[in-house]
Amino acid sequence: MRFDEDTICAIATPIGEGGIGIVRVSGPDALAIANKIVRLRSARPLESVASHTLHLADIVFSDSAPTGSGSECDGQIIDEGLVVYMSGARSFTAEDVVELQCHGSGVVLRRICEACLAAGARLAMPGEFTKRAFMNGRLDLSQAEAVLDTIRAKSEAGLRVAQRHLRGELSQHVDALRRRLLSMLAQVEAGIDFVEEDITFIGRTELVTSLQEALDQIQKMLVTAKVGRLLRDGARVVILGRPNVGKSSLLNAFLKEPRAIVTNIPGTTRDVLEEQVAWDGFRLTLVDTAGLRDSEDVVEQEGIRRTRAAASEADLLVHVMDATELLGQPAVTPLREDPGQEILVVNKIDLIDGSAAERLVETIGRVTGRETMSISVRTGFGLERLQEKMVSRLSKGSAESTDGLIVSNVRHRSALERAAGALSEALTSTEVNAEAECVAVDLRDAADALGEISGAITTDEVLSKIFSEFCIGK
Ligand SMILES: Nc1nc2c(ncn2[C@@H]2O[C@H](COP(=O)(O)OP(=O)(O)OP(=O)(O)O)[C@@H](O)[C@H]2O)c(=O)[nH]1
Ligand SMILES: [Mg+2]
Repeated sequence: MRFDEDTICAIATPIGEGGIGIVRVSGPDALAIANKIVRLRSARPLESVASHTLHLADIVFSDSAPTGSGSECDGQIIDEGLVVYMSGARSFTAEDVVELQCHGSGVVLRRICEACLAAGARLAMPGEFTKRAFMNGRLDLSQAEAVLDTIRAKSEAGLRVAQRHLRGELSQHVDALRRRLLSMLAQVEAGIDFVEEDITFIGRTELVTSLQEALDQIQKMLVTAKVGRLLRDGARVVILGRPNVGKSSLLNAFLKEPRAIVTNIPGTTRDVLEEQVAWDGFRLTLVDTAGLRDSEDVVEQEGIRRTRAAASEADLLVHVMDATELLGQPAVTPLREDPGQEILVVNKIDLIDGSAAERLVETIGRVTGRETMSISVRTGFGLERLQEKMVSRLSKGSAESTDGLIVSNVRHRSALERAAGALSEALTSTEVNAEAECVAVDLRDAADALGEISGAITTDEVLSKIFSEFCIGK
């Protein structure tokens, strides 16, 4: 059943000047509407052209919507362009679609859109084309989300994840798991129905094994969620340390431009500065901060407060220190509990003797249990190695998991977490010989949570939320 009977139109390309721009029309009247505003140069009526073929045409604004063959309509020519009709059998929305490709001018595109509206179309809502594709069964929900992830991909790695989801690999995996849960549920429920006759359809031990297997699979997917988020949204790397150690110099070196002010006065940086870089297909936001120290200065105090706030949101801390300061007292307090989230960096290594530097780095590493590296922003020593280390820290786990599926979407992660929660409940109930009904309820919850990922189980509220994030025209 069609979820909507009206025909929608929208500008599908970004606003602004461009080589070409596209207006999309989709719905049962797409052809009839386009017919009113398109005059093919071949003088053929649009209805007569083969699906998925391009045709040169004048696109006109017809004030008096003509009846009969639109190809003969009068009206003011808006632009010339290429028109393609895609029949519902093979279109993105699974409805009849006409795309009008013209010159990429905001004026032209708006005018064409107005012409479509005058001819009977309605302006599409954000994501409505993709929503129709979902409603008409062309895509499942996780694939529809992958369309958005593709449009928004910030890095090649993020794009690769989105593309795998778009091809439906995630849903296939999750659906297979859901079918297994449903079949377990059927057996548990059958056991409930026949309890009087003392027939068991599935043994407790067998059920425990199956539940445990399913739970393991979900947990494996959840492990990929962290790296999935980094691939999708990029990672935040916060550079911090005491004043004057060379934090801003390091940021500038990474950016290859003098973005932050560098002076030999401690307390130069007062504010949090951030810039983005793409390293090895990864998107990183590098954040420079105010040096940490006790200060009476109100402005500096606020800067330090912001530094701490930035640090708490970091995926990775680059904790910079000054080699000359450390020589006297190599006391270093790590800032993060998790050693994986902090790299200790001894800067200004050019100012101390080579063997002293080696000993210093070794001592700090041993005492703190944190990976410690020496660099000199001044000479460039160690910068490349630091950069490689940062990327490998952030992508840890992705090398092995890129071959498997990566969960990159918060909604998917939360559904998987709920499924895992319900499954562990089911597992506990089974192990303690609880009523089969209890097991059944949890199994049902787990299967439903998995069903939310592909949209087999969904609510209007969830759908509106997902599609409202799309742009108009997609
Ligand atoms: N010799 C030497 N000097 C450096 C190196 N890196 C930075 N400096 C100098 O150290 C001083 C402080 O550098 P900044 O980058 O401003 O230090 P910061 O950590 O951002 O300082 P605040 O913003 O005050 O917290 C400047 O004079 C830099 O030129 C280095 O590798 N070797
Ligand atoms: Mg600074």
